[in-house]
Amino acid sequence: MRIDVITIFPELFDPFCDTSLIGQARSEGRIALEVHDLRDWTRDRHRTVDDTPFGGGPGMVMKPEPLVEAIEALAGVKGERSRTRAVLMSPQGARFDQRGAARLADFDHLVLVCGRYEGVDQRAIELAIDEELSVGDYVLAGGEVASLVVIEATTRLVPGVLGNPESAQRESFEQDLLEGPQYTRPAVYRGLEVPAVLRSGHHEEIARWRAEQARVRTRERRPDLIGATGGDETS
Ligand code: JDQ
Repeated sequence: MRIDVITIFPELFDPFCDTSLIGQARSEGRIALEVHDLRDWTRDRHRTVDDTPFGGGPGMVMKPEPLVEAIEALAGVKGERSRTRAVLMSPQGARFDQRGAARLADFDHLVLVCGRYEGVDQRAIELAIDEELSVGDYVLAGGEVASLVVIEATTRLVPGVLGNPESAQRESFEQDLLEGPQYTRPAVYRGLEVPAVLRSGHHEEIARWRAEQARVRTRERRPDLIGATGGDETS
């Protein structure tokens, strides 16, 4: 999978993307990640990427020309893309979740566009963006952190990226349940014992216990994940 990022803060990405999961997948050649400075597509002396909003109001808006030219240079022309997706990070986007990550992981090429200021000229979105995604209902200062969320959640689903392919698969099967509690050694820590069932060696009982813990935890913490009624069912 190839991922191109368009941003006015390219230096923000290297420390994160050179480390851990993404860095390893990158050095193994499983993903090709390139971060591009939007200002490379400007033509004026000051490398201007923003301007004042029509209609007035506070702040600045990202002007369309550098954005559209950058996206077309990296993703091709909208409507002529099939295995490529141009994605804009935005509080106005559809919510990005585990299913969204799995869906994006099926593309060969993602172009992730990070806005700043108060947002992006609507014509750039219409002309060059395939979809807008939000990573949650809070307002970030720009799309960079949101794009890192998308990069990390998506690339770990690319075959061969995760060290242990079973764990990505398991989470996609159980994506509507929270994980239960997990334990490692020591068996007793500050007087707190690891539940006996986990040390019993009864694999069937362990699986049953874990499934029950997952159900209890989901009902208590995320009832919204259980059915359309909001989890108020008794069971
Ligand atoms: C941008 C801003 C005022 C947006 C500018 C570009 N989930 C999510 N939260 N916030 C974002 C995404 C996000 C993405 C891109 C962004 C925020 N801002 C800041 C300021 C109004 C709207």
